Amino acid sequence: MTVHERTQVGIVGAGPAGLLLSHLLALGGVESVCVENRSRAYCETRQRAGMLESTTVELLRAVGLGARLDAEGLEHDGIYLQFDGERHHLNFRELTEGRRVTIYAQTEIVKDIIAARTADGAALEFEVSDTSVTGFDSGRPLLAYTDARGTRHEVRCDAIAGCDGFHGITRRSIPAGGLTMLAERSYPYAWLGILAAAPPSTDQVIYCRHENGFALHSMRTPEVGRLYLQVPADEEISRWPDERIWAELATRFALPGWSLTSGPVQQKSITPMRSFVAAPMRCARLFLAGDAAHIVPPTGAKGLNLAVADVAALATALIRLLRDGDPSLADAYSGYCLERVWRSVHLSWWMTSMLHIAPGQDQFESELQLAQLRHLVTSRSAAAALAETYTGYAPLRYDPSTRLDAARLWPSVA
Ligand code: RFL
Ligand code: PHB
Repeated sequence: MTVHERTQVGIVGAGPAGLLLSHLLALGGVESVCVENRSRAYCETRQRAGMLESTTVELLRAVGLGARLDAEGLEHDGIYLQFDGERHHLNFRELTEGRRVTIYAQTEIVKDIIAARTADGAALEFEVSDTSVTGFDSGRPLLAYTDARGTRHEVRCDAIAGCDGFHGITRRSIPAGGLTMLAERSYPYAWLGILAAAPPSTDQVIYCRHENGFALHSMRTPEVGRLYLQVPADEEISRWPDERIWAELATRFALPGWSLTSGPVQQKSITPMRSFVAAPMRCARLFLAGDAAHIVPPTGAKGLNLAVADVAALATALIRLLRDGDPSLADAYSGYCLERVWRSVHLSWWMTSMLHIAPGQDQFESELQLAQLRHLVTSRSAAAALAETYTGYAPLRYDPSTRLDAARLWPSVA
């Protein structure tokens, strides 16, 4: 049996991009259907990002998603950079005139938005299969999927949003020639990440360059640590029993008078490192957002923040297009987002290259890394440049109520 339905925006993927888009569209009076092939529990527990830019936090607050974030998020004034046996603090708050970053896990953002959408009676379907998007290039976009009970749905839409991550189907549904740029770089190492019932041994996140490789000490709550180790690109997780992970973390972070508190490892996984950008982020009535359009290595903590920035712009553009009949923001969407995307691709590539040890790295490359790190911790202007991009640059302009044109709303693309 096939059910025929109708909505304004068909959204594929209930990660942070798809969920936030459906919330922002609803605030602007635009209806959507959001479909996700995983279960709600899986989406709410998938361990990923944790570091939010100030601009992301401000947007979440402004759209009614800030209550738990404000109560439970951990605000940090900056980060530590560790190299050559020394740990240095970069105070972003001072360097940017007040901007801070916040640790609040992606799992919690996802839970908060699912709770808000569900309370609103939103059309949000988990555990769907055989999702397809067609007709977006001929003006008759159709989102089709099979729900968890086996019923096939065909949803006629005005626009489709591809928020289905790097491995999703929407980007691959764009006909040959529709994407004019596919720029990609993979890195010769990966991150082994753990979530541990161990109180963080630091008050702010530590990025550490060590001869054995990069290490990152982050956290989720005052009781739960989130830590990462650089490992070879093709590493097997079975080679890393918990004792080996803690021993290697203690070696890389070692400092006189400081010690790392260990505890039971609750979850561990290995993540490949890649930069990828597909452009334009639009093909006729199909709009890509978040990881579906671009991927960055996690070193700059940009992926989730970019997904939020994309959908703030996309929601504004779609509300204007579908509610007011004005296509100008939809036309400017890709160019506007790509400027921020490439700036984040650069920051993530730069921090990755400066802090990781590549296989076969020679002394020349090592000295260049150390020269950049020393520059960052001794020059206010060098540190301020990192702080400005890390904490989030231009404010996110989600603006469903006003009639500002692209030139006023997004001056950089006009
Ligand atoms: P997601 O989160 O991948 O969500 C896409 C959703 O689409 C679903 N899907 C489909 N649904 C229906 N039909 C299909 N055919 C589908 N195919 C796929 C998927 O199941 C999924 O639920 O993409 P989105 O929403 O664009 O969000 C992007 C972020 O998840 C990602 O960029 C961040 O997690 C990256 N990231 C970080 N970003 C930050 O801003 N700050 C950080 O501190 C940070 N740390 C990280 C990270 C990513 C990491 N990993 C594991 C990649 C740390 C790590 C280790
Ligand atoms: C995290 O808390 O998971 C995290 C923090 C900073 C990063 C990447 C991940 O650069």
